[in-house]
Amino acid sequence: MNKYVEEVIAYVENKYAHQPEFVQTVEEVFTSIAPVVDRHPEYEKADLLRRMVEPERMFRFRVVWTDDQGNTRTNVGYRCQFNGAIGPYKGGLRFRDNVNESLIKFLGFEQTFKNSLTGQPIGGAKGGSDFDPAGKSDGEIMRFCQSFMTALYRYIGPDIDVPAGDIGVGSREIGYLYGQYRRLKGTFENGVITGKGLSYGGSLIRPEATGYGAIYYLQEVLKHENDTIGGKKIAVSGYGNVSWGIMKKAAQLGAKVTYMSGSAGYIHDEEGISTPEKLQFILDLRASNSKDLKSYADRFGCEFYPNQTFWGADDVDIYMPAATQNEVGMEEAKKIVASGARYYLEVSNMPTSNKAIEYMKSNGIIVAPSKAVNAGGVGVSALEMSQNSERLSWTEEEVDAMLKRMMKGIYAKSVEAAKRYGLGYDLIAGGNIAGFEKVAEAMMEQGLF
Ligand code: 2IT
Repeated sequence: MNKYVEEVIAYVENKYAHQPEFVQTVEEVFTSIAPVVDRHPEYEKADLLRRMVEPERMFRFRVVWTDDQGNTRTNVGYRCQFNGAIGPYKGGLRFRDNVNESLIKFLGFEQTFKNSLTGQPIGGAKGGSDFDPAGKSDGEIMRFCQSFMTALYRYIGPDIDVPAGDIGVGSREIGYLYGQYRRLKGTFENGVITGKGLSYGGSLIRPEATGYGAIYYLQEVLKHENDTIGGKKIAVSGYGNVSWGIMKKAAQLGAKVTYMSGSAGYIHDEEGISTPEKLQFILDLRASNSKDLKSYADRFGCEFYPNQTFWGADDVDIYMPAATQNEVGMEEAKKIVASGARYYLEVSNMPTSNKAIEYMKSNGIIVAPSKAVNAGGVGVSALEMSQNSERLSWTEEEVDAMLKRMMKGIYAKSVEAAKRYGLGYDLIAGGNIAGFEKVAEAMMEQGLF
């Protein structure tokens, strides 16, 4: 491998050993882009890679709120403005008890290359808090969001940094966050945040965009194999907004999601989670903050398997991990390979260990990386920003067509980049290279900082 790339990876492994998720993503991306650095010796002179692994700015702040019993509660908030070379910082906010600096940094790093891949002018960012909305009342969530935004509002803006949702942050939280921003600033700058409700500048198709985009990308992968989506059985981990979008689009196209999992087990629904009634049930389950997937099995007469995972089930064509990071390690990868499934498309950010990816690839599974597959979400967020800045709204058909074009573009760019570097059909290397190239070029042209 390229000497300079090796040197920077070793530097990150050593300096950030206490941030394992961040180290993992740097290893994955920089291993892929080593051939690009071979062709561009000027990158080493500009120390481009060591600059790329340091966020332009990252801060943490105190968030204090009052719970329903009148107790004072204290959480930590974060925002990492990782890279602004190609546009205003852009990326979601995650509210979950396991949020820490390593998670936010890895997500911000990934976001930088993902956002570049969309072709939209957006830089990379991520933020969040160790606050967990599960089990909290509406009032508690509102007070937390107001306090969070009070700490953050001076550092964001429609041309500065544009947050959005992620795990634990949906339209309800976005509403409270934007309301507090407007109250503090005294301006209607709704381009400051995306994933908004339709009544105050949200975009049609944004709630569905990540899941729909993943399926559009999948269709490109299938086309390459002279295969089609009709009749395919899909296993999806997670049952959040992203999984819901996948189920909905898969059903429209004649495929079905037959497995779905939560943290306490999984369900197997042979008929597919396809009817409007079932899809609505998923939404309601989500909104109720319930982690009880068994209720789905009871309601629709299928099986719930407590405390088990479905990796390796032998009646699955396509695996789509869509819950969170590090879902699939070597043990799961071995089961997936043994099951005979052909396709593994990452949807959540970094769901797979680097070793597991290598193992699946070398055993003939077609693996696609999350930063390409899930990019439709942030891509449509960028379309929401465009609509806000022009004070107009596009129709569902218009946004959906743009999303589809974006996903086809991401797929094509990835295939082309891997081919250009003699790497064959490699969606992971290609996605990393294509995302990296634009950010690298913009940084090189903007001088040293
Ligand atoms: O991981 C992601 O791309 C997101 N959570 C969406 C970010 C966004 O700005 O819409």
